[in-house]
Amino acid sequence: MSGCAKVADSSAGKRALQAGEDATLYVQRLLLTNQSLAREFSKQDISSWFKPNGTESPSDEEYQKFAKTGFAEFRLKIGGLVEHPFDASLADLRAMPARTQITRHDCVEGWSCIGQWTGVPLSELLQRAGLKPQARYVLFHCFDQMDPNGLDASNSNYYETIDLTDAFHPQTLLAYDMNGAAVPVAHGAPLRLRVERQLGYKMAKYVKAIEVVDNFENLRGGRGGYWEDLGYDWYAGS
Ligand SMILES: Nc1nc2c(c(=O)[nH]1)N[C@H]1C(S)=C(S)[C@@H](COP(=O)(O)O)O[C@H]1N2
Ligand SMILES: [Mo]
Repeated sequence: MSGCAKVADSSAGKRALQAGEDATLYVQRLLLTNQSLAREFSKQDISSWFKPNGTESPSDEEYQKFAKTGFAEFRLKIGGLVEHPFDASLADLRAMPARTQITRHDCVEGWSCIGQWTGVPLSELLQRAGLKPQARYVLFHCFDQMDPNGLDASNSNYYETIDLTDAFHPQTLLAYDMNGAAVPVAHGAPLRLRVERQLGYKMAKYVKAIEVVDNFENLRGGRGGYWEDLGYDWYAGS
């Protein structure tokens, strides 16, 4: 029996050869090359005050209920175009490999703050889930409702999308700690996205679910994010 046939025959080999896991590995190899890092700072550079912006406390009932018990009952959902959808509690996420980085947050409105973020790299979650070959974007669903009189009256929650290059970037995290303590509600508790090479509005706060999609043309305003639907650029990087 050839080496390849042996691998394909073993149950571990079969698992490794599943289309979705192959797709994830392929995407990772492709995307992890030539990824420049956003500048990282030192502890002394951390801003004494970090401006909260946009929603500072979601009024959503389910969110309020989770907040009362320190989000102990909260489960992040990971699904869409993946082989193995799963749910994860904050304890599950804290048990996964973590990354800490001190970065500068730039808001399109013209202010910047430096903060330290700790969280699970989004690549970890996507690897675990296994991308299907059609996967192209990662969509973040948030708890906070924005303008109920906006483009889609049935759903005005904040949302964002990023491509797989940013999704697998080593500094792209779902952060659960800010400056060494649990992310405060004003800054997106219990989980907020960090996509360090882009502007603040890409960094969805109050993330409740992650959905892998092949496009976002038919979603909401069709431009891939709450602010994008109102005219901001989808790619908010330099
Ligand atoms: N869910 C959600 N995410 C959001 C926003 C928001 O209103 N709701 N505002 C965005 C904007 S414009 C910025 S600058 C940052 C602000 O993050 P901060 O409150 O931690 O400063 O969050 C971004 N993510
Ligand atoms: Mo912003």
